[in-house]
Amino acid sequence: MPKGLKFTKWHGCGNDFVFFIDMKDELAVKYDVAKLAVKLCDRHFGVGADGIILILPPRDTTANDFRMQIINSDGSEAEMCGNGIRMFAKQAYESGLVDKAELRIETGAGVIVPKLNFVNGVVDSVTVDMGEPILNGPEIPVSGYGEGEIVRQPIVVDGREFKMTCVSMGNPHAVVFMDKEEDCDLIETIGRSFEIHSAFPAKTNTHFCYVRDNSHIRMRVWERGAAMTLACGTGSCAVMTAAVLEGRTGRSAEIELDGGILQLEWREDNHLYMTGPAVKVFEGVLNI
Ligand code: ZDP
Repeated sequence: MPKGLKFTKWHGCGNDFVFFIDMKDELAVKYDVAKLAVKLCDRHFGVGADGIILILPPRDTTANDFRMQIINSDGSEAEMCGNGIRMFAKQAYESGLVDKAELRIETGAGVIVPKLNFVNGVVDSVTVDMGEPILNGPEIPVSGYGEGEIVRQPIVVDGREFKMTCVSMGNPHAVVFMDKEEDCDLIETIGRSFEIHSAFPAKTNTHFCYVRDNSHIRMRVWERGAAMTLACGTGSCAVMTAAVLEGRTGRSAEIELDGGILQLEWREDNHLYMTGPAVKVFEGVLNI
């Protein structure tokens, strides 16, 4: 194990990650990063986090600035992380790896473009162009629902029927709107059964939501590979998309998660824009 390795610990709305600046791309050569994620994410025997993120050099050095790799707390790898990419951009800037406010970062969901927002010369929030949502069932992937959009379609989980809308932001999401706000708490007990349901060949992240008004949504998250988390950036994009597709809100909304608030907008160019905080908690040196 990487005794002596430097890391930083960040969170965005309480969705927390251990970061490694790995510009020589050597961590995955030296270590089994899946095992490393499981060990470090443990909240009793490790650092404690929802996942680990590596800051890597880009494959296309002329067009892009970095590459991001994210591994969930169970050791599985995700294509993208919307909260993590805000922390990634702020850290890259503050640690002097780059000197510009808009970055191009290669991810498993393509090139994602975060932009730093400054207040009095220091980085405040980060706005991310999260790209276009993928709505075609087989591409999300969702099986058994045919080609095309899956909007308010029935699914039976643990013997109960729900109406879901499915969206990929590079990673898969199922969104369920509840009639009562307190019903969102059901995600705590049923989230795992959604995650591993046979309709989702790559498993799924799941969000139980409640629309408060045309521009305010409450959302609770069960993440694929990480169980309940306090926030999900890609998930908030999926929820914004689903709310518009179901005719429940306008194209921009404030989304309240367990750990904070994200601002979302699905612009006419079909891209999702997400704005939210990124907070460095501490840095350290591994001793395990
Ligand atoms: O798709 C997955 O396996 C997620 N667990 C990846 C992490 C997503 C995240 N919550 C986000 O903010 O997009 C970190």
